[in-house]
Amino acid sequence: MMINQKMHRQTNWIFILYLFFATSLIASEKHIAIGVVNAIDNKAKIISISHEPIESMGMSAMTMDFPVKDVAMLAKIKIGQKVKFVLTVDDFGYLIISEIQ
Ligand SMILES: [Cu+2]
Repeated sequence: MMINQKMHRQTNWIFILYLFFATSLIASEKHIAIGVVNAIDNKAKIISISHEPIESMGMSAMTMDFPVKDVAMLAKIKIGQKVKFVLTVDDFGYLIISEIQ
């Protein structure tokens, strides 16, 4: 009985470790993209971009809204501007812009 419990606990540990590494792998995923800014919503921390195809994601050209990591990143961005940006998957699995220039 005791041995059985011990093994069970060990299995849980391995599973937790596995989850941790799997999550950090997904979180470190990055995609570089280029597009033109259509709209900026500072309050909602969202930027609308008509982006070129993003090969690394298998995504074709389209217009879409992206949440940004930090609203301060949008301070120098203007509507109509061509931007290069980095897409990252955040801790919750959402696609966000982590860098923009
Ligand atoms: Cu898209």
